Amino acid sequence: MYKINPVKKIAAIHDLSGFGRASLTAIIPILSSMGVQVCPVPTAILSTHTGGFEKFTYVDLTDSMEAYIDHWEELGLKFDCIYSGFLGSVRQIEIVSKAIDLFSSEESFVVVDPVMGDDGKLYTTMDEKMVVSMKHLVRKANIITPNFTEATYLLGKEYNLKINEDEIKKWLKELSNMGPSIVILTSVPQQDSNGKTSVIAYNRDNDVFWKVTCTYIPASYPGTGDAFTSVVIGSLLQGDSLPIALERGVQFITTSIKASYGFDYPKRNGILLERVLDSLKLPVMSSSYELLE
Ligand code: PXL
Repeated sequence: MYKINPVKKIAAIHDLSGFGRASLTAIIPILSSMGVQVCPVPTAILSTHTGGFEKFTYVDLTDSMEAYIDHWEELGLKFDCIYSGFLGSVRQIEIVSKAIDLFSSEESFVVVDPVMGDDGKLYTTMDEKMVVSMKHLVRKANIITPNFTEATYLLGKEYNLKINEDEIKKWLKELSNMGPSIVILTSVPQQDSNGKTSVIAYNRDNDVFWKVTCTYIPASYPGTGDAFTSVVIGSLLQGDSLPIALERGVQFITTSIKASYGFDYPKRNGILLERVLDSLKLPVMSSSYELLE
């Protein structure tokens, strides 16, 4: 019998950082605004995210995560998407791997954002052992969304901002060979234009590359990676194509930064998400994505 799925649901395995609009405090409002039910699996509770605050409190929830997902297993829950991001330890990565086995089905897709670093460096909470575990975890994903720095760690490549597009395409195929059929690479340096970056994606199923170039704004706000991936996931769950999902993700981040940049406040507080959430309800009016030959 035809069964209607009135609201799609996603298991979001991320930390809860009370202040700063990263991880769950960005993911939940974005996906809710896009009509998706977010069911969080909190990995840790922090008073703030770690980007730019001198101190923060940290409660690790690794020990409670297994019982938490075991209960969900007893309930027979399955999700349309399983989405993991910032993880605090090798054991947490292993638990995410188990959650993927328990909660995915033929109809669902798994998104691993291999949050590990930025600007050529690992975050202070990361180490080489976690990089090795993350390489294992990406094998289980259908979609991964590394930034340029994370791609260098996953592939063991040198961080070189002078990379050309042909080389990037090779990297994307190599990343896809690790398991995921879709690789979405963010913060890709652009050779031809000052400071601009782009998002380049590869879909192994049809052997196609897509590119969306980002408007350059001289500011970076923590949490925008989580916001970008959430919009892309929400868009795919709404039935959009991959290039439209990428376009919506990039447009949302650009709109958010433009809505925030004119105000004078610390970047570490994050983008003014609440001022732009309603834009997620609008249809895409114009697109600039390119198909790369
Ligand atoms: O947005 C990624 C992220 C998630 N969670 C925590 C973080 C960060 C980035 O700094 O610190 C705790």
